[in-house]
Amino acid sequence: MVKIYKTVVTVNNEQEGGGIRKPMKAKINKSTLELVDGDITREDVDAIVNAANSTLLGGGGVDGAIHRAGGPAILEECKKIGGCPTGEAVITGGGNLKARFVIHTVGPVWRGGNAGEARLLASAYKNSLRAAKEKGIKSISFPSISTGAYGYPIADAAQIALAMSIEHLKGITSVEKVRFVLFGESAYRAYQKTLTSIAKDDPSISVVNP
Ligand code: AR6
Repeated sequence: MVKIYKTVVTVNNEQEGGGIRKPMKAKINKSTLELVDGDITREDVDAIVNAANSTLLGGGGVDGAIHRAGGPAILEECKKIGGCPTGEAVITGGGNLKARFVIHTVGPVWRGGNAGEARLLASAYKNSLRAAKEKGIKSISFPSISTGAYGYPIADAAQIALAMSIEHLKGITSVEKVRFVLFGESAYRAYQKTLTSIAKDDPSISVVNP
């Protein structure tokens, strides 16, 4: 008897970082919340946020991309700071980036959901936004913290990321624009779905283009 084995090859056709050009925009009071599919290292904003690890010495993912694009000055400053606990945030200059500042925050590693992950992820966003406000920053771009190497389920992470940003924009702050720069269509869609459902239940949020 001859057995025939089929090899199934899956090709990922998704274009990471730039597949969807048109951002989703929502207005909260006079501020704007935007979702875009793109590469955060190219952002022309006052500050970009790095999903770092607690050593602040660089790594893979968005951390690696930011240090590569920003050059050694950022790492030098990180070394002087000496580290950052999970849930906290520190600020450095932007080196060769268009952004003037990089806010380095450390999200939690996903351990199943019962190890304080939600609280720590919320803190990472809150403390990044607090650092931005302290510097008088008007525009800030976030990646989807913890949802890469750290394994946080993206739908849950999107809920926290967007809720913390909306809460901040509803308060008194220098921040006028928060952008989420999602790397790839599936991350973009997860955030889009979450923002649509949050906006449905909150009359103070108006979606400009869905
Ligand atoms: N622009 C925007 N988003 C990006 C980019 C980019 N250029 N590159 C990757 N992403 P990750 P984490 C997305 O792993 O889960 C590092 O080694 C990526 O697709 O960068 O917080 C650190 O040093 C994902 O959706 O960060 C830490 O050790 C999101 O960014 C650890 O990884 C976050 O993925 C932190 O893990």
